[in-house]
Amino acid sequence: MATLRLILGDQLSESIASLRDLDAAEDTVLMVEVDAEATYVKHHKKKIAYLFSAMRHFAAELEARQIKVRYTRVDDADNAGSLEAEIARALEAERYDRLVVVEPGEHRLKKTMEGWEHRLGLKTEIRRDDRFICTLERFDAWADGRKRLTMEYFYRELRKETGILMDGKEPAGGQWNFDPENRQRLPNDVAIPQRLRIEPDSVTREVLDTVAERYAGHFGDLDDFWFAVTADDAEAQLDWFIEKALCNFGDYQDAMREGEAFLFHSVLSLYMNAGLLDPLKVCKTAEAAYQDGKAPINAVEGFIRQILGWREYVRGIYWRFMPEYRKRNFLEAKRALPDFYWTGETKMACLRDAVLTTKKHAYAHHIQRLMITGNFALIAGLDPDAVNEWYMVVYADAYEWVEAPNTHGMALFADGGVMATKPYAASGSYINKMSDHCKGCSYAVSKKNGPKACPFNYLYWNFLIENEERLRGNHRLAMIYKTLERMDDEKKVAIRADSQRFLKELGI
Ligand code: FAD
Ligand code: DLZ
Repeated sequence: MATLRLILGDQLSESIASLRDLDAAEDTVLMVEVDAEATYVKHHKKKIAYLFSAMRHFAAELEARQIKVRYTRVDDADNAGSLEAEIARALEAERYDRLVVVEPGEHRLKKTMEGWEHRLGLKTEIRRDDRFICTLERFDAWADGRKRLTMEYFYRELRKETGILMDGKEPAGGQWNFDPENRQRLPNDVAIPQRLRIEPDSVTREVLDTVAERYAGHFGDLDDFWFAVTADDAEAQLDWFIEKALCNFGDYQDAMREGEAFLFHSVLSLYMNAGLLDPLKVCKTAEAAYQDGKAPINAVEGFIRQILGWREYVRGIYWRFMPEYRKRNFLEAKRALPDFYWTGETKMACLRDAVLTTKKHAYAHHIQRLMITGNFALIAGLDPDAVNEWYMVVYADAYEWVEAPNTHGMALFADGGVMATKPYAASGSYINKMSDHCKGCSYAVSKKNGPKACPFNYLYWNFLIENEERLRGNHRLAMIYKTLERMDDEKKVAIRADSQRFLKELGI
């Protein structure tokens, strides 16, 4: 049976289910670079370059194994522009008995895919994506009937089921979670390791030229491209992380330092999300580093929890609650996204650093995403649709299955508390505690009101005032609402006035 096997840009795994029963004599693998996928949100230039180059390398690896590949480049003259139109073109060129594909990571494409059999007139088999540690059925079985979907309990079950970081029935190191140890400020004298750079080869250089020309209007810088674009180089990045950064990952996981984009983070999400690295293998490699005494338990457990816990959990949440999930706007937030999210032109040092890092690298680490850009969006009451779109555009690792629960749920509380028990709202003092941004900022973190005060300080209280009706019943906010209750009216008026002035100056 001649089978056409479509591989999407984030399905670059040798073990992908759509290749499993491939008959090299009969079958063709289809890979297509299309404007529709590059522009449904205007992805960061570096993300497009990374994926197109990784796709070209993956296709070449398949061809080296004598597998027939039909590959359309984005600038091919007869490129039909979308996945569906490119499949149709492949069907005009050759006869196939069926199309085999693995389900995508985004709801919008899943809906389109489900119509292919009918619209293309070809038997279409959509296979499960089994590159995750937990199946969606397993997640639902865990979630069914629970009042709260607390990540920690899901994570503990996966620890037991996989045996990762387990001493028999007990957690390695005697505790499930070492988070309380992982919130240290980064001392000035701790040096940050130099990243492993993969220099662009001729394939990547050609892609960079195409992207520079074709997607010139997209956000982000293209120069200084050092991402891996093959599974071997992604593995080299994993090895680098284990050797040079993992040991400090735990202690400084929540820290920020001006001008330092990566600190001790792994920068592996873009590889796992596109299929160049297997998440289970990443967890096991980190576990082996603990067993070999190369990294302490708080670092290794903290790192593994992000992947075995959070990564698997957010995928389960996404598919359980979509499409209704993204329509929620629990806080009825509606302000427009300020221009500085694109330009970095703001006097707030922490936001400027997070946006400029993002523009340069298509990367920011978790605390910058959650507690700087995300926290500002939350307390300024920005429209969730605009904020979600921004996060989808700007990061090389962004796919809706992982972006939406993190942004819509964790950062914005727009899901009303599926992901988080309370909003991750914080004032300037949190940022000052975890970073060195405030000392060089035009605003004073010590000032609570007035034009010189850190905007996070008054916006934080303004957020609680604006959302009092919706949030007062949240028992985790009881103390903070008690403090608000005790606040004198004059102070509240100043908070409201400062917030209104500041948001007006931003034009939102
Ligand atoms: P590390 O800090 O080294 O962590 C190790 C790995 O754990 C990551 O590579 C990632 O695979 C996983 N991980 C860590 N935190 C999370 C999390 N909260 N959810 C899922 N996986 C996690 N991650 C994405 O992969 N794509 C996104 O589009 C994305 N959008 C986000 C939006 C917001 C508002 C927030 C707060 C977080 C978002 N994250 C997203 C999660 C997290 O910030 C990134 O995975 C992480 O910063 C990637 O950098 P790293 O590889 O250096 O991670
Ligand atoms: C993100 C992306 C981009 C920029 N370009 C392509 C492409 O040209 N061809 C392709 O097959 N996939 C691309 N992707 C990845 C898809 O958007 C991704 O598979 C879906 O969003 C589902 O996760």
